[in-house]
Amino acid sequence: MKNHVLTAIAVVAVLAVAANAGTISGKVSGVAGESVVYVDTITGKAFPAPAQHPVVDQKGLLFQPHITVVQAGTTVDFLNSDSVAHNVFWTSVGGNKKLGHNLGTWPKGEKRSFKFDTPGAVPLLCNVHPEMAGYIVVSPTPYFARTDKSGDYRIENVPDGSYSVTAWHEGAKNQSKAVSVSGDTKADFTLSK
Ligand SMILES: [Cu+2]
Repeated sequence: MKNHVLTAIAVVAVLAVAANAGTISGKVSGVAGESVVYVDTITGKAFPAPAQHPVVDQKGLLFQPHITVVQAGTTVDFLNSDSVAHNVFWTSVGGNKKLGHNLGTWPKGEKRSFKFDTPGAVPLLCNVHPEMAGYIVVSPTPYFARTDKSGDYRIENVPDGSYSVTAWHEGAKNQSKAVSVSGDTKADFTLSK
């Protein structure tokens, strides 16, 4: 008898979890290579910034990784692993030119950090090497994912609800769409330049 009650409670608990936590998955097409998909700002919801600092290295005259996705409020550590001096600057955040910034130029082995509070894409450049380019994509929520090279993505643990979801790709226009998440939910995007 007692076991039956416990089993019933366990089943209800499992169903409750399944009903509240969903995923958003789909494909970003129209562009080649990696894209980023994230859930936009949710009115009335604040998310504590992660304490961990992702690292963007400058190595082999490249920003590595080429694309880094962080939640708003995250501090990124910029390293230089090359034997030449590198610079890091950006001219805008999310297209807002008032948020351009220059972190300066520094030699091998040193690092500088910056806290990204404003959502949007940050195009990273180095004024020593004009061919260098990288991106920080700042997501307003912890619900974000990078696609694989074929454009497939999956955002886990998204609470059921209605959201605006945005897809970003280097050099393409952002696309946002309304997505109602209920369990496993699909959202596809087609981007263009
Ligand atoms: Cu450089």
